[in-house]
Amino acid sequence: MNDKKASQSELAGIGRRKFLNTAALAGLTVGVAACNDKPAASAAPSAAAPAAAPAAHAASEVGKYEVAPGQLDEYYSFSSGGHSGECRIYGLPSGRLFKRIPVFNMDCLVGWGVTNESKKILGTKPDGSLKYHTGDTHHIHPSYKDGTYDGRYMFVNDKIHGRLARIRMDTMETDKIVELPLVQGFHGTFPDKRDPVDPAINYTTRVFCGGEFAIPLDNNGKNMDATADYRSIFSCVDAESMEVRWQVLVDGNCDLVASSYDGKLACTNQYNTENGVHYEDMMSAEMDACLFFNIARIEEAVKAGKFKTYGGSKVPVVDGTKAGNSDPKTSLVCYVPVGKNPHGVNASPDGKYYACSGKLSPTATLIEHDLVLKWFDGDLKDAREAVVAEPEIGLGPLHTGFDGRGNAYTTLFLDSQIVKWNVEAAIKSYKGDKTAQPVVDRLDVMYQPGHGFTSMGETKDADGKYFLSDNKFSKDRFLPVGPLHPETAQLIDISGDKMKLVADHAVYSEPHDSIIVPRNLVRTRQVYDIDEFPNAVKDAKDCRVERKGKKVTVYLTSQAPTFGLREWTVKRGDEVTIILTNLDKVEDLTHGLAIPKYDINFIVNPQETKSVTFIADKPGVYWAYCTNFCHALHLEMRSRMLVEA
Ligand code: RUQ
Ligand code: CUA
Ligand code: CA
Repeated sequence: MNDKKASQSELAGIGRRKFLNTAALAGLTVGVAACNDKPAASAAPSAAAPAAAPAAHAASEVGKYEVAPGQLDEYYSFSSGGHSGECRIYGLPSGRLFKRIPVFNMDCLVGWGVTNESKKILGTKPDGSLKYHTGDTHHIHPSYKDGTYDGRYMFVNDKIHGRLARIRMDTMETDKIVELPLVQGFHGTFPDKRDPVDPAINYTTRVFCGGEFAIPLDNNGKNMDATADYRSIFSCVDAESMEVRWQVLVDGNCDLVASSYDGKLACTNQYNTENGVHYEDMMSAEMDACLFFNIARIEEAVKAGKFKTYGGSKVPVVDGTKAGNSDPKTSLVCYVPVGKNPHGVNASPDGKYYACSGKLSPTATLIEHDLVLKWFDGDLKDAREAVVAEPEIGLGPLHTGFDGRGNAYTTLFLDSQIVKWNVEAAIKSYKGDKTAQPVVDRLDVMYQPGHGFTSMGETKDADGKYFLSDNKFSKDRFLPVGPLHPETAQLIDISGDKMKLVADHAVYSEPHDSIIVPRNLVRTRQVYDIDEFPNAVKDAKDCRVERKGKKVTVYLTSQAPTFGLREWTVKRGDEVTIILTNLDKVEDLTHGLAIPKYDINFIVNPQETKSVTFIADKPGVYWAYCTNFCHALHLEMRSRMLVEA
């Protein structure tokens, strides 16, 4: 370690720490456990422990961040739900949970996975049953215009099955899902911010998707031992049609994804440069990489027919491997070497830099956008020259948020801290200025942060107000609720010189990534337009039962406190479709329809229409009832479905 680094390391309080090597990693899990200094109440029943640590600052100050009854939050926070497969909407600073948006999961509140409309979006097998029942949402990012959120869509990944979903921001409902071919473990995703060549397109038209797990490209069970031939793939999805436009074959793997402000580049950090199949192989190299994709060149290559297709997929796959890209001037991909097993790559709001954290190296690597473009022009000898800073910031650095005032905030998983570092100081220090001090503040969080993000920090309008730390463990922070603990989202005020922890919010497992958006950027509708639904039953007088052979359609309306039919009759063995339109126009007047023993449960919001289809295989009387409290006579709001034997 040279003098310059040593001095900064001392300032940063991490002088003894160097790159973690593979041997050290064998002890990683022990290290994680040791970081939680409170002993876990193991087999013994756990009572609420007395409040532990002294408050970081006066309680009166915490009150500043409370939202009084009847008051509205200043920000929305949109969050992925991890292995729940959903997304969530919170208010900040209150941390109140407003809504869970079903995406890849089933949800019997909304009827997601129950209604015909949602099944069509989720995808079905030939027999009409759902193709998948599971999902794993990690990263949620809205569409952009002019470098900031335009309030149209949010995009979220499904890591398990390699799917990308789109959520409409006016209704906060999932409207499209696409499954990426040739991809397993689809982890990072990010929309583009403008077109790389057409200046008129200053908004999102593409969504980039990083494939994490390398697999045989024709994954048919015939070539499973040829692990050196496993590949992972970077994909581009059209933001409107949600069809896969093109894919890029890469060496190593993709992890998180970021996009540039000028539309020219997308990037992904890579922790498995080694292309290993076992974890010790994945951390054998001292350096990994951050990959930059030249979007315009990739699209030219596709147009010119320089692609292949694999495994029955029709999507063009261009070659982004090092072997296929020896000349930077024609390269599609630039591999910038970064610290060992990085996790996370984030673009700074001024569009100049990308921070790619080490995870197994105590460093964040700062890469300059213009220098990557220079590499593509053939003006750099080595892609590593695009690196302009590499401050030592602490152990287990993962994700970085920016405040728009030149500071970066990185989560340190192993140190269980948020570290604030100054970008310009880090650049000066890297150039040899011994007086430059990149690390300016540290704050302990409880415990082990994964993602961290700032208010509007992924836009050019980063406002530097809040940082939210999504922690992976909560331990003693909340009342005990059995072996599965909630996670903690800790709200930190970053508006001053010192970070201030201002709230602990318990969150249901497991938010990975979120964004913080001022409320004025979100414009939702409270009532649907009945004409949006071609199958709407527009008048209670139109309620009826129509039969075509064994196919029966029940046309139904809801209007508090009645359904449009008091009873309807079908025959055993009929294929029954119920179409239900909610005729109520009043905001917040939602009805539900549940049918016992037929596994049907869904809601219809004001002026909305939904349908379900099922086989009437059980004769008898079935009370179809309203599930959503709508009226003083809500319990009386029910009809009989009569199934003749
Ligand atoms: S990951 S804790 Cu799935 Cu976003 Cu980094
Ligand atoms: Cu309608 Cu309750
Ligand atoms: Ca590695």
